[in-house]
Amino acid sequence: MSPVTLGERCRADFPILSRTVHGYPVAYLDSAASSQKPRQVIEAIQRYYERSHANVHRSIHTLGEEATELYENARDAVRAFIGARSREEIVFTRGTTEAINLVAQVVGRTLVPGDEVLVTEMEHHSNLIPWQLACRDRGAVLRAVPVRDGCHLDLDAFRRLLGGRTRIVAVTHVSNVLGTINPVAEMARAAHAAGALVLVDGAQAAPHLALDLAGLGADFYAFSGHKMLGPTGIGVLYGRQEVLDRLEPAWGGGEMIKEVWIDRAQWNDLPWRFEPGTPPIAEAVGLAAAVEYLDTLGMPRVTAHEQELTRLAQEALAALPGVTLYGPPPGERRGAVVAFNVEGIHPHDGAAILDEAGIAVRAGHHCAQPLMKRLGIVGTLRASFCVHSIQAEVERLARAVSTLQAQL
Ligand code: 7TS
Repeated sequence: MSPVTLGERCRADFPILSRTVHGYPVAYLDSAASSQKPRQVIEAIQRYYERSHANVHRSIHTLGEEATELYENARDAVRAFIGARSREEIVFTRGTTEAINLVAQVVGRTLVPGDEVLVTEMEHHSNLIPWQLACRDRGAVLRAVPVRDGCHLDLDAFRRLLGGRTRIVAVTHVSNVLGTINPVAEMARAAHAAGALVLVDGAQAAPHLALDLAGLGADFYAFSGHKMLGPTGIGVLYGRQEVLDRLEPAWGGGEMIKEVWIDRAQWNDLPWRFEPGTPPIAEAVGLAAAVEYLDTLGMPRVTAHEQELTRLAQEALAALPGVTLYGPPPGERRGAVVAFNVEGIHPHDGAAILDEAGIAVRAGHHCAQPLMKRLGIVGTLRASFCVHSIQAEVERLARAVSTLQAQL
C-alpha cells in the first residue's frame, strides 16, 4: 500500500471526520495537540463501562477481577508497543505532564545545592517548569542546550554543558514545534558517561515512531495517550527498572503500599509504588485499543505515511509567497508537524480564517516560549498529521493559506 492511501483507508474508522465545520468537511490538522479517536478505541471504552467496570486490585468479585485484568493487560500492551523489558517499567499517569512532574519530584528530592539539571531550548513547558520548580526548591542550577540554525540542538554545547554536577538531562525526542527528531540515544550515552540520568519527553514521538526503549537507553520516557489515538486522562511513564527500584514514591495513597503503620509504610512493588489511588482504568483500556490499532497498521507504515504528508505540506507551503517555514528542511526525517508563518498575519488571525474554511490548525507559542524567543517570533501556525490525514487536506490547507493575505 502506498503511504498516501493509508490515510484514505483509516478515515472510515474515525467518526468525527464525518462532521462538518462551517459547512465544510473538517480537515483536522491538529493531532499534535490531541488526536482524534478511532471507533475501536471508543467502543473498547464503552464496552468496558457497560460490562466490566469496578475498582482494580482490591475486589474479589468477578467484575473487579475483570477490570484488574483489563487494566494490567493494557500495561502489557504498552510494554510491548514501546519495547520495554518488563511490565514493572510501565507506570500509568494522567499524561506526559504528570509523568515528567513525577520524575521531577522524586529525582528533585535527591538534588543538593550546586547540582545541575540540563534541559534544552526546544522543550515544551511540561519538560521545563517541573525542573524549574525542582531546582528552585533544592538550590540546583538549570541549564539549557541551545538550538542552533533554527532547528537542531547544538550537540557540542550539550557535551560542554554536561559536567560532573549534571544529575539529569531532560530532552524532548521530537519537538512539538519544529518537528526535529533529536539524537536521544546518542545524548543518553553521553549523559550516562557523565553520570547523569536521562528523561526523554516522548509526547510527539510515541504516536508517530516505532519505539525500542530497551535499546534507546533512556532512564525515563514520558508520553500521553490522547496524542496517540487513545483517550484523555492517561499517559505513561516508562522507567528503567534498576532506576525506578531505588526511587521513593512521588505521592502517597492507597495501593502504593504493602503494609502501613501509623508512622511509616512499606512501599509496594513496581510499578504500583508510583500509582497511588484509583487509576484511570477505562482510559487504560482505551489506550490498549489505540496501541492495538497502531500495531495493526504497523508503526513503520504510520511513520512513512506521516512523513510523506509532512514533506508534501512543507513543499506546498514553501511555494507560497510570504510563507516562512520552521524546522528541518524537506527530506530530513522529522516529526509530523509543520510550523509556519505568513508575512503580515498574526498566527491567531490565520487560524481563525482557516477555521472558517473547516481547517483546524493550532496557532500560538505551542507552550514553547523559550523556543519562540530563540526564533524571535511570538508564535506560529502549525499543521500536524496523523494516520487519517490525506493529501487532499494538505492541498486544501495550501489553497487556504494562499488566500490569507488577501483576506486581511
Ligand atoms: N511534551 C510535548 C513535546 C508536547 O508536545 C506536549 C503537548 C506535552 C509535553 C504535554 O502533554 P500533555 O498531554 O501532558 O498535555 N503538546 C501540545 C501541543 O503541541 N499542542 O497542544 C499540546
